[in-house]
Amino acid sequence: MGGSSKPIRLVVNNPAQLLAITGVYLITDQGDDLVKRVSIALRGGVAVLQYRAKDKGREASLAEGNELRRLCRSCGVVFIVNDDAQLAGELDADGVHLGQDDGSIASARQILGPGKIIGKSTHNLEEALQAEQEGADYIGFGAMYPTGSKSVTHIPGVSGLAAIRDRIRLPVVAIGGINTNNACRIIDAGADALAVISSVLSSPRPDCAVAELKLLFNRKRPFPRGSVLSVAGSDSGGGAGIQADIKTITLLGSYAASVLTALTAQNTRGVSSIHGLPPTFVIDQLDTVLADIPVDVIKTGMLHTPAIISALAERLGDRSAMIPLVIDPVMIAKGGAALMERESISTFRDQLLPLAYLLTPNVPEAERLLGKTIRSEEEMEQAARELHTLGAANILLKGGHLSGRKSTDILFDGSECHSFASERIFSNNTHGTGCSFASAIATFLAQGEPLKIAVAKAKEFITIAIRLARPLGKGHGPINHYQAAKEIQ
Ligand code: 3NM
Repeated sequence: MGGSSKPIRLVVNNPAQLLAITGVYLITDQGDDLVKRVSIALRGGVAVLQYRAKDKGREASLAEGNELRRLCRSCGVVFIVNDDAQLAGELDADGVHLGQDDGSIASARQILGPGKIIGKSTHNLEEALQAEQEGADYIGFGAMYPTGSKSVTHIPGVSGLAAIRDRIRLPVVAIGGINTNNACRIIDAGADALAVISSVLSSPRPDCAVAELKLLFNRKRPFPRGSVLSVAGSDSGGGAGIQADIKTITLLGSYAASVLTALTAQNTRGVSSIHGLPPTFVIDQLDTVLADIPVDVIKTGMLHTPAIISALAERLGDRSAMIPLVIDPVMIAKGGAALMERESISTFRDQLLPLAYLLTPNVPEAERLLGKTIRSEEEMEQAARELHTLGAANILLKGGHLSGRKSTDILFDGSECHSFASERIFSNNTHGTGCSFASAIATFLAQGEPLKIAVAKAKEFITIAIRLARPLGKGHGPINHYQAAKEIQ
């Protein structure tokens, strides 16, 4: 990985704030309702906002720029103005970004005074080295791909970035045609930040688009890589619930934290009793963990009562834009016990489900949520689309309960369906499959994999874990987390 081992240089010209140019670098577009769309995007975890006020007129730019600066300051986002050092000074921005034709770095420093950030657009090694020599704090480098947002004449691409990365000490901000599908390659080539316009601001969910891009940077971190918080019930038998979640997350290489919702007395044969925890204590656990531990993804399982579901929905509402939620709508245990009280289902559907980044129902759970039967892959696709209208950003409808040689899961991301098929394994030892699958997806997301790859890797993990399950107890034995994690490394 070119340059990824190098520490990112902090912007030393600004010692008071130690602002780092790293992560999602959002550039404004020319569309309507800009401040509103930007404020939604910032909730996803933008690190830097660049205000690009093309042809707006001085007064309008000052008014809009002031609003954007206030917004950025309120949530700790670095505020940079494009092209115009004078405007940056008048807006008291944190810095200015200069194109190749927008004047020298020295004159921008003179206008802005000390302690401000200056970035420079570059398209090749020569320009990048020159910007570094002239005292830039970071460079923009592009275009990575052709883009409709600007007519670009130079497209050095990802290989061009990889080629210059080790020669440049400054933070490198990659730009041009970047989206969640190609961003991994750009991060792997050594980009410290991703500058984006359309993939965030033209998205139906700008906050979600930012959160997805931001999480991809975790792929550079050492192991244990990323952290997952599981909110679920305890299975005293150890095969499912929070125990399965913690085993999955840990064995696959992330850090696991937990919030318990209920304690079950359970073994491979079934659940003998359930002791629900008070909602206030569930929330106390959640608040205490989140106040200290940087959680990348939250996974929920058995939530038990409407009161717990409501309390979680209220508490997670503000955070769900920044921390993706993988929600496994656990309703019934393998042995048939109801793990979600009947009256919980509507509370779940109306309050918590719309916060999901990913909802992972199996066929019986999807049937409950939609009030209809699902008998084939075609009906699964249709059901995934209908579930999406309930508000989750992505749906993974699991086909394990249908029949046929293949066990196929359908991922619907709001525009396309993707299918993930594996051999169908006939086994009695499938206790904990749903919990472990959702936890594995959450883990791979926390490790900086994009959703489709995270689902594919988790599917491979769970298929091996079922295939290698060894009988334990007299009922539904647990899957083999240990061996499966070793086999997919
Ligand atoms: N500068 P989008 S590409 C403003 O290559 C800008 O220097 C570029 O927009 C360069 O994320 C670009 O929509 C547009 O592709 C980036």
